[in-house]
Amino acid sequence: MDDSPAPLTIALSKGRIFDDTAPLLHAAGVVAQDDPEHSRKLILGTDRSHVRLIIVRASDVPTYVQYGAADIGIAGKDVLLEHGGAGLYQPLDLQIARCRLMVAVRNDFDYESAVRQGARLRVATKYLRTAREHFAEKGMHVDLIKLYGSMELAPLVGLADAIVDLVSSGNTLKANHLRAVEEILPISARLIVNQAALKLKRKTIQPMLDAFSAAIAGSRRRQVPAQA
Ligand code: PRT
Ligand code: MG
Repeated sequence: MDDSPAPLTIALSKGRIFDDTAPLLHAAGVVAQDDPEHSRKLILGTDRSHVRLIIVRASDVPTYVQYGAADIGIAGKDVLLEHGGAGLYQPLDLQIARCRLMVAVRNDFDYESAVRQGARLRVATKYLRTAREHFAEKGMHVDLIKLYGSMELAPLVGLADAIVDLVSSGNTLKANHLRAVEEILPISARLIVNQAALKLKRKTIQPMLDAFSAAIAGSRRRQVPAQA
């Protein structure tokens, strides 16, 4: 019987997801041979000959994994909610790339009165699906405007009354005279696995999931030291 590990493709985006994932990959014994910030390669080899990384747009990660072009991926909950999660197994909250999905408005816009009066608001976002659900749950009528980035600009130039966007430090809102008025949900990155790959390659994938879980548990223990 062939005991060599099955080839494994891991999809992730460069920037904060790659930066926060590198220590977890390292804990699983996987080190990329190139730095995606400095290399133009889209397929990166690793020191484990059966494991390769593919570098894709953050919002494309679930698509690569859904169709089996990657076995495993790392994607923000924000991206997964928009994608819908079809064909994906989501075994682990990696607790990295944390932020909050929020509704924000200009400092001088009275959101609370607008809501009370049942005003019909224009909301700009790249998170159409999540925003639609949020406002429907609140019983608010909104007109959603799809944007692909820099949502913070929309209320400043009269494109929208409000935005739905990710906030981490809050510095971007502050610099643009915006304020957060509602939290929709806390966000962190999740490990996603192609459902068929999990069955076919379990012997290769399971030890990686275990190493990731152990690394997350370890970093949580370091953040919350046990009481003496
Ligand atoms: O850049 P690209 O258009 O390719 O895609 P992307 O912007 O979705 O990717 P990337 O790499 O920027 O983000 C990947 C994932 O990181 C997201 O899907 C989130 O799950 C997570 N994440 C965590 C964040 C942030 N924190 C975050 N702060 N993604 C984006 N931001 C942006 C936010 O949109 C806002 O413009 O940072 C700005 C706010 O930051 P603060 O610190 O000023 O509040
Ligand atoms: Mg970005």
